[in-house]
Amino acid sequence: MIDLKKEKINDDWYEFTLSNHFMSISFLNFGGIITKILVPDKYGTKENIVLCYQDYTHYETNPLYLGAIIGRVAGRIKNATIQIQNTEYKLDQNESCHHLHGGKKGFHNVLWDFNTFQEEDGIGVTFTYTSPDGESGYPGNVNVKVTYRLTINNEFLIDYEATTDKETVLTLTNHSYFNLSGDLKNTVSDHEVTIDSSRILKLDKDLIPFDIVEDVSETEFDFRRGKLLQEGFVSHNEQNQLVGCGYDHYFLFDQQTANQVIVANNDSGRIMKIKTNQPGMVMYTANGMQEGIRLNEVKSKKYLGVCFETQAPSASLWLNDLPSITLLPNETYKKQTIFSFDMVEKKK
Ligand code: G6D
Repeated sequence: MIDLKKEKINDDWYEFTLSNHFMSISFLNFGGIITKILVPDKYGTKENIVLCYQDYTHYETNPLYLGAIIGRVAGRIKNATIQIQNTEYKLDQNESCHHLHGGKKGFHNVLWDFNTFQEEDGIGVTFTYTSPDGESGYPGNVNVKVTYRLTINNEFLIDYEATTDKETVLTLTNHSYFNLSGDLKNTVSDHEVTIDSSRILKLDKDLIPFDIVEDVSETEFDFRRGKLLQEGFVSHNEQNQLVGCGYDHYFLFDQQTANQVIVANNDSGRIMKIKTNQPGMVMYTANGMQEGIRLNEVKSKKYLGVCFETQAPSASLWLNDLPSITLLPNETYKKQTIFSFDMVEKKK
């Protein structure tokens, strides 16, 4: 069984829900915002595992970037300035003097055109958007396509494609906050995360990467053998404390393994695996989450979710030896991230 439903939310917004026998995913054409992912726990109880607002009008501003497609460039750009072929471009300064997540006209708050589709073993929606030359200060007319697909094998695939008519910069991601406890009954402190990464980017006081940590061994950033997120919440490591006692760092993946990231929550029995052809990701543990915003199940608070923002690093604009985010007119940006869901143990 696989199914797609479309519900009108307001004059311009629709909410799509993709379902199979095991799980369902709901999202909007506005910002490509994922509003719910319902997955059963080890007893078979289906619960929501992503943060979403109870009042959808909050998505119009969405200071937390909940669930949204992020672009043109995910992450921070130092001093909101890029240099392309000896031309300097000033971008939106939407976080003090820096640029965050594509700026005020970022992809998280634009209306995407959509087409639904059904395949033999999957169903989904393709979103398209044309970002005009100069939007948020970026050069080039950029055509973007983002496809959300649910398969009969409980995989949620996000495919990103983009082309440009002028050299520009681009790195896209999705900014969902995951919480495998189900209906936000706990924080993510007890989530065990495994990341195939031995290198991270070190941040300054403005959360701008300024150096590469070449070996995270014996630190709170070594997730290669699995680690509870709690460890970073109580750590005395200067990098954990700098970001508000947690994680908000770019992890460079060591290789294209089967799954670069595995997240397990023993209480619920839920497991989420992430496989991507991106070179790394930002893991953000909602250290700076505003308290008291009405979400679907509870009010927002610190550590209520964790983001796995797969992307190439914007820091490649000012640091050497990092994967580039440049997009040339004769290239197609083609990236994929697969979130798959399973159980720690199947109840008889
Ligand atoms: C904070 O530093 C974090 C970002 O990584 C995150 O994307 C944002 O909150 C929502 O600024």
